[in-house]
Amino acid sequence: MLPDIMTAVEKGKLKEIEDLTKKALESGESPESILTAMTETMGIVGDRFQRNELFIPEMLIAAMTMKKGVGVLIPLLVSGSIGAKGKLIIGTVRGDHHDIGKNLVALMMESAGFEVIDLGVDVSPEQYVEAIKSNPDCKIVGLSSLLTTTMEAMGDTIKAIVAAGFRKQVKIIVGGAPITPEFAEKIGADAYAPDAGSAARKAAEMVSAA
Ligand code: B1M
Repeated sequence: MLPDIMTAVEKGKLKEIEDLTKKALESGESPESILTAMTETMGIVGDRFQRNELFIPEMLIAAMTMKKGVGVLIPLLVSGSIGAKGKLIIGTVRGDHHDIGKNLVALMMESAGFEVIDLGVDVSPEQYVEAIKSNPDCKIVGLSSLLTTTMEAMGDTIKAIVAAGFRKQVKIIVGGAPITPEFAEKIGADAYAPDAGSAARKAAEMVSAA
């Protein structure tokens, strides 16, 4: 079943992905293993794009297919009491439109008990600052970036949060394919997480330690 799902995502089979995902669940695959298979496929799609074997429209349709499949998994992935750990603001930074990974992080954060305010994609430093201002009880801010060219916008966002006087109020967690722990430290983030599950664990730890 998983190979069928991987092929459907890679080839952008929008009409088939929901049925295939349901069938995989019925056959006993866990939601986590299906999600991992979909995520690995997006890596393959990215590699093929880099080798000029496929182009932006194909990459986009693969992403749309994964999103549709994830839609089937969402009710099974979210658990726990949403909001018990407090508010968390998340977004993909300025100039960056990738949102599948950020959405998964948001989902896992909800599962871990946070009330998530998702600012979407291409979020400017000013928009983050405004969101913190409007949510004075927000404890964590999450920044996602998938492009090397938008990593700088992460640093700019942290600088804007410092300049607005909110740095002590919020813990900042960063992640995304090009981000490393060293980069996170360099720009003054409190934490780095390589994937959605560890992002939720780190955010929960930071809140309990505060
Ligand atoms: Co784009 N893209 N893309 N893309 N895209 C990449 C990122 C790329 C690596 C592909 C490649 O060349 N191999 C490459 C970046 C190269 C680089 O910067 N060095 C690239 C490029 C170049 C581009 C464009 C510039 C292409 C162009 O126009 N010439 C363009 C940029 C547009 C823009 O943003 N301004 C572009 C556009 C697109 C699409 C719109 C077609 C589409 C995005 C659709 C969407 O998101 N709605 C797309 C896609 C799908 C990809 C790849 C193939 C897949 C990304 C993805 O969804 N992965 C990607 C290749 C790749 O990643 N290998 C690629 C699955 C997802 C579950 O994983 O997002 O990594 P990921 O999220 C993970 C972790 O990173 C982490 O947890 C997540 C879940 O476990 N994580 C966090 C993410 N955020 C976090 C935040 C945290 C903690 C962890 O704390 C807050």
